[in-house]
Amino acid sequence: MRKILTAFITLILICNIIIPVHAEEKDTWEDEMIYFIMTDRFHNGDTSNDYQVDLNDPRAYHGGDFQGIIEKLDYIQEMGFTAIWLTPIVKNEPKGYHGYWTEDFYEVEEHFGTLEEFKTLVQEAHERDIKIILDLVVNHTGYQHPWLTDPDKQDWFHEDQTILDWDNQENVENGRLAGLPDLAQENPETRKYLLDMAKWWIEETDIDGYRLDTVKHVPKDFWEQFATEVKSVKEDFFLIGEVWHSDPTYVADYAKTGIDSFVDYPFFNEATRIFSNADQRIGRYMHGIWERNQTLYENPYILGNFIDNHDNKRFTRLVLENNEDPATRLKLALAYMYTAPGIPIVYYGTEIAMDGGEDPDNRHLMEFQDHEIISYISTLGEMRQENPALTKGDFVMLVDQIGTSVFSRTYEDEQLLIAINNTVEDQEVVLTDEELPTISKLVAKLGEESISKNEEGYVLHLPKESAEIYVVEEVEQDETTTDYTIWYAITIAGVVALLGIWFVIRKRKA
Ligand SMILES: [Ca+2]
Ligand SMILES: [Ca+2]
Repeated sequence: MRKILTAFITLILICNIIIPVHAEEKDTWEDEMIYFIMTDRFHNGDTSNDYQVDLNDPRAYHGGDFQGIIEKLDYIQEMGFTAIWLTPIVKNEPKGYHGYWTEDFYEVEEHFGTLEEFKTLVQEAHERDIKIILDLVVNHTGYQHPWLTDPDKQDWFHEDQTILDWDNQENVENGRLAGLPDLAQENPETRKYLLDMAKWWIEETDIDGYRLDTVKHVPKDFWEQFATEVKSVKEDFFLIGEVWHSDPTYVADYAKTGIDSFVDYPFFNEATRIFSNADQRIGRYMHGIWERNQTLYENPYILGNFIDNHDNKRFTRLVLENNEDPATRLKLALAYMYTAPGIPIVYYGTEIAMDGGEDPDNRHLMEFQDHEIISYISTLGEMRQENPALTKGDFVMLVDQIGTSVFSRTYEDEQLLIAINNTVEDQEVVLTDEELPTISKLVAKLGEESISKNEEGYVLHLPKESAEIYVVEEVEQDETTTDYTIWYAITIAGVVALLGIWFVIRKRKA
């Protein structure tokens, strides 16, 4: 009996220690932060594979490779990134430094390294809890793919016609994009080849997701089968598609195929317009995108937000065209991107405010150097990792003045406020007692404390062209103390009850 009693008391004490600790939640894709690398333009870690490298030719190989990425994994991790998206790594025809001109779907591009070196990169990334997302192209091959001259493969391609009418879906799907030979996914043989190939890379290399290129140029029924088959290979395998279109309903229609997420072009269009120029109104436009995404997507929290990519002028260039300061403007855009719902995707080079015009000027070789944006991104990354409200929370607009907005994000018992002053004047924003009860305390996480109270409520003092994230803390009661008080009370009650039972049993035996 004594043994049973001791066991009971021990059990209660163990429960007392374990239960108040918040159970660690499983990471889901909305918790990720993606760093996007064009392999050839990132870091040259192995000069033995530098065939026809010419740094003076923007359309030639520049020497970046898998070994270079492996050497920079710590750099990427220190900025807070949890996933890397790589441009296609399959063997390309000459001058296909970007990876989108496939010559062999099953071979690794020799400029980047070997299949074994790629597997090492995946392993090294996984050891750091970094996921690898590969860019995959199934719409077209390179201009000189061997199938083009293979008599048995003539029906693997659509007839040679240019995409002339971009509103005609049949033309968009079956025409040649930039003159590239267009694969016939409706041919069962071609389809099987592409599906087997996509599954093979996952089985062979243990990658964690695909960024799907040119989604709108391939029929939806192909993507349906693709999503089902590819996801059966690996649990939680992630599909993020590129549907390059400004109409959110057109993009969202592809979610029905089973593709999990999309790079959010409507977000990109508004964010680059608003944050590259002072005085632009933020709230109603940016929050409007969120409101619409909520109606269009089952899980809008996993859409990919971005302000830079390899197909558009860099954000820095837009800012310079507006005669503004890139670092100042980048901070505002990044602060919004990291605190709004959606997965932040940062294109290599943004962390040093890299400049660049249209393709290929937006693909310069990375320069590793100190920059204030690197530490800014690290701070934002930490905030996102430490505050689930920023990844899973609701997203409410509290204030929408010209150029200045305040948003609130709440998840369970955690609340954060995000304030952005997009104007060239210091601003004061009043939050009424209704918007934020004055019993709470605001703790600024990016800059200095600049909060006061007046008869209406809180006054946030926002310096010109600045962003601030506040953690809202309850002042009235300390919940941790409450938790422990309850658990100690339960423990004592349990011990008393058991002692009582023990005495009763002992008395009966006696
Ligand atoms: Ca190299
Ligand atoms: Ca096509």
